[in-house]
Amino acid sequence: MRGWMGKFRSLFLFGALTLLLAGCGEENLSALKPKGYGAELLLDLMLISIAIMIFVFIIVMAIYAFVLVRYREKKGQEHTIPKQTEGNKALEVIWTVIPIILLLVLAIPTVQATFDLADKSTQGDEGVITIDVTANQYWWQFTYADQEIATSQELYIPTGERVYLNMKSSDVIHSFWLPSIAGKMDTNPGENMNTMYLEAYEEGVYWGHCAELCGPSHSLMDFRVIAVSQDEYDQWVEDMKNIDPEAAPETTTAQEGQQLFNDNCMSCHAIGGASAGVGPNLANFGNREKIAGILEPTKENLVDWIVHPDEIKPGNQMPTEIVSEEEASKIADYLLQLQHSDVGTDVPTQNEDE
Ligand code: HEC
Ligand SMILES: [Cu+2]
Repeated sequence: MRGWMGKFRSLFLFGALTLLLAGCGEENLSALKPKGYGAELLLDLMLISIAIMIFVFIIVMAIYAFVLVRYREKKGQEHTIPKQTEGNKALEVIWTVIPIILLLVLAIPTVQATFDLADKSTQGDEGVITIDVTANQYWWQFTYADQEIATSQELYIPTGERVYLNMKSSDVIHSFWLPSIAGKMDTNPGENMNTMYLEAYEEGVYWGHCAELCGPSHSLMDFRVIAVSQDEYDQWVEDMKNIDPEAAPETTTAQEGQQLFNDNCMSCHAIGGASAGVGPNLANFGNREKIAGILEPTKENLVDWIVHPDEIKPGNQMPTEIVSEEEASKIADYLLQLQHSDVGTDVPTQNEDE
């Protein structure tokens, strides 16, 4: 048994690793398939360092193999010790200078990329968008101050433009991680604001995660960045600006839901406008890709969320059982018909991971 397992042990190991790694590389969630400027810069750095590592590895292994073969104990010379060399100038110069060169090859592009990623030279210029990002346990608020609109969990940007993000946190440290477009930036509580930029090459829905352990529901703190054409983006801004939070829905259950929502939920939630509430702005909620960043947008899921948000995201700030399931069902009818803009709804989401 042991022998059989032993023989195939490395095969098992490789098999398991292959399966594990096959889960990586989603197009809209992969640092290895960059779809934006920052991500491309970072991938280039990774490739340079990997190339240098492989080069060093091959040289070291070659010397190792050579020494193993050349200086093996041979029959007839069991107790002879080969000639010992000390202080060989040429050798010492070689193994000092080569690493210095390798470090320079690594350092120059790294420093360049660091400055490039921190560049803010066009922020504030005419037509350049800056979005305020606020991370909360466990959701994301995106405020477009100039346009006086706000969204949560879903960030709309025009494709091909550099868009700046001013980032902070309302509670603990979180991290905005958007691997396929831009990399990662911490969001800090207090005055310490961080800035990064996004520049998406292609239209698409890109996935982001919180990348700083921030509490029990940290792993559920997802967001999406929806890159659309400039025209569509302008249309979306227009649609979002024109939201009438009082607009009456068509069906009677949805109308009852609206009343229930206004009575029970408006203290924390807004619909439209740029208000930064205790809870997410639910503008355009009916066209969301996900509920609370993670659930499929079905009525059943929404009712579950409204009644028991704590069971879905433990430790989140929305109170549980504010309304009954029956009331929640009416509210769900109301929220799901909040379709203020259809921009972005046809943008393909590749490789759903569920
Ligand atoms: C005390 C404040 C508070 C009240 C009251 C409240 N919520 Fe929330 N709600 C929150 C917070 C905070 C979140 C974000 C939770 C998270 O994802 O971590 C949230 C999230 C949500 C979401 C998901 C939003 C998204 O962006 O996907 C929905 C839907 C929602 N609430 C509906 C309701 C409804 C309906 C009511 C009334 C029955 C209600 N909420 C009452 C604070 C509140
Ligand atoms: Cu987090």
